[in-house]
Amino acid sequence: MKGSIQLRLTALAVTMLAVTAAYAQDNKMGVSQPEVNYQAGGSPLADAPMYQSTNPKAPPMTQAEFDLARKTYFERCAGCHGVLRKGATGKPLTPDITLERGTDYLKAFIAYGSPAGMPNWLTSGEMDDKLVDVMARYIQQDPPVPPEYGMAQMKETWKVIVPPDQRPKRKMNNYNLENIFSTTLRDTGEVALIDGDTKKIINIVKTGYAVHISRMSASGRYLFVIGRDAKINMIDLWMPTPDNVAEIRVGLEARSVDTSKYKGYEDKLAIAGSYWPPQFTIMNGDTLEPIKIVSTRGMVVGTQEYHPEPRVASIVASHYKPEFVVNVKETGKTLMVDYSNIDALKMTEIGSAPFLHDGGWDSSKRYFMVAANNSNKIAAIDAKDGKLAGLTEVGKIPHPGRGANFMHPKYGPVWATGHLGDDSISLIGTDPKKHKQYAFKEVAKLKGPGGGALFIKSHPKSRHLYSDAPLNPDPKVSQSVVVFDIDELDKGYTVLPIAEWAGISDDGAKRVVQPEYNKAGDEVWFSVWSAKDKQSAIVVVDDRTLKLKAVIKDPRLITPTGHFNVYNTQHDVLTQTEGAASRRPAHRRNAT
Ligand code: DHE
Repeated sequence: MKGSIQLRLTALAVTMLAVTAAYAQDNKMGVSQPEVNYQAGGSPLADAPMYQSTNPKAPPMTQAEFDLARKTYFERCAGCHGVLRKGATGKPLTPDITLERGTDYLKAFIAYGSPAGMPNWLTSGEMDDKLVDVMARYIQQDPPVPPEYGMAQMKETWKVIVPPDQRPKRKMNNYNLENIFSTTLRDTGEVALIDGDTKKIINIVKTGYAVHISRMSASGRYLFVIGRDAKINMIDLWMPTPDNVAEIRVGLEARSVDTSKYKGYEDKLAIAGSYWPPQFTIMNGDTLEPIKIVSTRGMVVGTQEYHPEPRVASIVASHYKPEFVVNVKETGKTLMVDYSNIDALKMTEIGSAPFLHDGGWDSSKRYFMVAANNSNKIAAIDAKDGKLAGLTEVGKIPHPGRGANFMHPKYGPVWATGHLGDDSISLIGTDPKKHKQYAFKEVAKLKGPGGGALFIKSHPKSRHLYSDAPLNPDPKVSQSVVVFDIDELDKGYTVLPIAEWAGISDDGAKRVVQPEYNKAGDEVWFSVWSAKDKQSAIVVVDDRTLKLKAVIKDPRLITPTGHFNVYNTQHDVLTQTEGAASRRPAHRRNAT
């Protein structure tokens, strides 16, 4: 008995060594724990019907085992390994590789993880022996393919709830629309519209599942939100109580939506990018009627290899031309989509580096700064000349949200990003005219509290730079934010204990997510994000004094994550202008 245990342990140790060695060889990048947590958000494809081919070489599975494994794969694994298992942040898991490795190797790999970032699903208690075995056999089968999703499917889900001619002709409420916040209630499939002046909830609007972002139409009247399940809701802020006026599902999984902002095209068009199928859809801006679908399948920048599922990540509307800036993750390409003639659609393709993810404008709104998070780089896309202005090496796994701009005393205008994979905040010069030597170079690194940072923010009327770190494994860090004084960056940061200020007594995760200024730029809002069955809250900080100003608690505020101020989102207010120094808080002006 003792001997057989010894034998099993030795066999396991040998397998683990083989796993580690093979992994080290295959995966040059390595993945940090915060990134694994970040990617493992769950895909709505878990419930999608899929085509399945059979592979006679793969180990047998019952239908029930296959269904369980497929569901588990899309809930836990697809974010890193890809829908078709071609590899993304995680390794490729196609049968040509997995069949060669064999069931025992794969079981050890799934059970115990790897130093390169694969979670230890068995020893962490998230999977049992049986599920590990099922998963090891599943990834040797041909990957099931989710269905395509075209015009016919979109039209079936498209609903105009209030047609444009039956909508209000003028604003029918007394809300200060520009200071409304749209807050994602992630796990209830809703957004909360909160009055920024009174801090009262105006309405809880039903949306798709786990809304990812909110974006405003150019006029500031319509709010667009997109769920993880690719459902878009269009909310009319002019109604007596703002609510849905149109909806559509543009795919099976998605993250991004925006609307046309160029002069003459305000509110005319909307666009959404999907993860599955890999495509973007242009829609009518006041009804969401789908007009044009464009696939993003194609070749990867550099290697020029075909990628079957390049997901659409961030999308923004250009202020320079009638163009949408569409960032495609796996191919590392930005598509400048000219929407002036949709029947003869012109696109300029700008290659930079994989995987393009999130980003925001520089202070001139000419350069879109987008994180290539698998390459540890920031690409600066020149929206005026339609070319790559720079590709800057930064820290490990940059994650800016929309980033933050401010005027640096030495380097001129800079744009900042935090990182998921290390504790640095990179500052990149963005002015090729007056500060040419610093343009699109990493000019400085600030030290933040640790990795796991997601969002960073500043405002033209503030002299502060805020950074969260909700995915940091240390609760002290994930439950607070740090703030830098832009005029004294070398003094380091001040910690604001946001979750503590929320005064929540239960034991929720209380992760503090996403700084967002109010319209005036004198308050900063944070979500305190706990699980669905725990209390969450929104904490408002006075930007001048860095003291607690208000806590918004309500039983309806379940799992708040991102929040978007109407005015700041409408105008892409993320910039710090030269004049802002004179608007510094009085106590700071006197001090220098
Ligand atoms: Fe996000 C922005 C994708 C996980 C909250 N997120 C984005 C964007 C993309 C993206 C492509 C840029 C949209 C744009 O600007 O057009 N996010 C993904 C993922 O693929 C990922 C890694 C895993 C997943 O399964 O979704 C992921 N994101 C998260 C989270 O875990 C967060 C914290 C909570 C949640 O809702 O899932 C989260 N992402 C956000 C927020 C933004 C965002 C709040 C908007 C930031 C902004 O300031 O605009």
